[in-house]
Parts: sequence; structure tokens; C-alpha cells
Amino acid sequence: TVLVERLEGWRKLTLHRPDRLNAFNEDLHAALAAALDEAAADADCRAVLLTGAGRGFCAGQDLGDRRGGDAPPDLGDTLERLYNPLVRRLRDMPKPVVCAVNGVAAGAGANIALACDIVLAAHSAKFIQAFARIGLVPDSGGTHTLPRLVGEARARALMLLGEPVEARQAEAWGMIWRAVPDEALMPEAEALAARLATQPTQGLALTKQALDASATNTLSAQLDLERDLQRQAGRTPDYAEGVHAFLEKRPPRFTGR
Ligand code: LHQ
Repeated sequence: TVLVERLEGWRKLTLHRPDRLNAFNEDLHAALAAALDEAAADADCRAVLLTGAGRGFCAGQDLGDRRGGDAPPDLGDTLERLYNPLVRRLRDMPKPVVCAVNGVAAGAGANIALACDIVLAAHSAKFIQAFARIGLVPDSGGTHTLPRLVGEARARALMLLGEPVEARQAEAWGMIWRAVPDEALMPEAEALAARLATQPTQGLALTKQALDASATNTLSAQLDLERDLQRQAGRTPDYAEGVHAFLEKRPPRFTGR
């Protein structure tokens, strides 16, 4: 239920349950976890593109997928086992993750998109914090990411009202990187992933670490972290190559090491 395409230096992962708008069941979670772990472990893969098949990106949890009969399911357990590890996999991926939101992103589907590093969305796509509509709490990190992206006032209203946000509005609010015409989405997202795959991958991975830590660090702690991460970046062959290329006035040839 996840299509994996191995391209030149990067991978495209497509959520594939189009008749359910790519809503998550256990199988989709397992397939995506395996695909992300493989992408993380493959040194030749230097960027990941995540998208959805059909007219939706992801409608969140499959609300028809109720196991265990009439007893209320333990949704905390579902988050602990499935959604929380997924968000951690995306954030901790030591290479950039681009998300191409091809259609509606609802509930956990919206927040999983927002957990990716660079989010593009088709003009026809919408983001819906659908949780309030069914009595749930926004999850998959949304209560952390959304207020930081769009500010407290917008995040609160979106999460309490469950109203859709269209792609262009999401771009204007800084929720995503760019909204693009529907037919331009895949070419632009693929070009971005391909470009990222030629960049100094270790430096980008360290940059992700710094940005994630900044959510909770003081400035002083963050300065210490930047020192430590820069020390690591300064030892990479790609840094040496970047400097040489600059001084020799030629394009760099980064290897991702
Ligand atoms: C679906 C779904 C869906 C099943 C569309 N499930 N079939 C975490 C932990 C544990 C438990 C609970 O939740 C979570 C986190 C969450 O994600 S909670 C939030 C779950 N998601 C939602 O509440 C969104 C539900 N879906 C919708 O509101 C609409 O489908 C949206 C607004 C996404 C799209 O609307 P339309 O474009 O009008 O499409 P549609 O509603 O006609 O959907 C197409 C088909 O997909 C339809 O099936 P059908 O057999 O009638 O063609 C839907 O039933 C099915 N589908 N979402 N989450």
C-alpha cells in the first residue's frame, strides 16, 4: 500500500489506498514505516518525496478500521504504536523529506504532511484539522507544529473549529512552503527532491537537528548546539568540497558524506 520508486539519489513514496483517500490502517502504517526505514538506511538515497495516490493526500486514521469489537479502542495505544513513531521517523530522517500534498490532508494526514521538511501543495488541496469534528484531540504532533507555523490564534481556531484551509491560504500563512497549480505539483516536487539529492546531505541532516531542538532550547543552549553541530559539519568531505568549489569558481560535487 506504499509505492516506492527509487530514483537518481532519492526515493518517491506514494501512499496508495486511493479509494479511502489514503486513510491509514495498520497495513499502510507498516508499509510506510518500512519504506521510511529503508530510505533512512540507504546512503545512496539523499532525499525523500512523500505524496498520495488519487485525489487525496491522506484522510488520517481509517475510521472504518475498528478492530476489537464493541469495546472502545485505546487510541493512546494507536498513537504510541503507529502515529508517534511515524512522526519521529519523518523528523529524525537524516535527509530532507519533501511532501507533495496532492489533495485533501485531513486529521493525522494534515499533521503528517506538516511534519515533513518542505511542504508543497496543489492549489486544489486542503488541510483540515478534522479531529474536533469527531471529538478527538489533534495528534501526530499537530499541537506542536501548527502553532509554531501559523501562530497561536490561527492554530487554536483551526483546531477548535475543524475548518479547512486551502493551499494558497496555507502558503500565505506560512503553514507550507508553496502552493502550486495542480499540474505543476509533481514536476516541482520531483525537481526539488532531485535537487536536494545533490546537496551536502550531512549538513542538511545536522540543520534539521538544530531546527528541531530550537523549539525548546534557550538561545544560549541553541548557540552551544550550533557549535557542536558545526564542529561535525566542518569535518565532512562535503564541506571541504563546498569550499574548494567556491574558491575554484566551479559548481560543487557533493557526495552526501
Ligand atoms: C474514509 C476516510 C477515513 C475511512 C474518507 N476513514 N474512510 C489517530 C488515532 C486513532 C484513532 C483516530 O484518529 C487518529 C487521528 C485521525 O486522523 S482522526 C481524523 C480522521 N479523519 C477524519 O476525520 C476525516 C474523515 N474524512 C472526511 O472528513 C472527508 O472524507 C474529507 C474531508 C477528508 C474528504 O471529503 P470528500 O472529498 O467529500 O470525500 P469523501 O468524504 O466522499 O471520501 C471519499 C471516500 O473515502 C468515502 O468512501 P465512499 O465509499 O463513500 O466512496 C469516504 O468514506 C472515504 N474516507 N476519509 N478517514
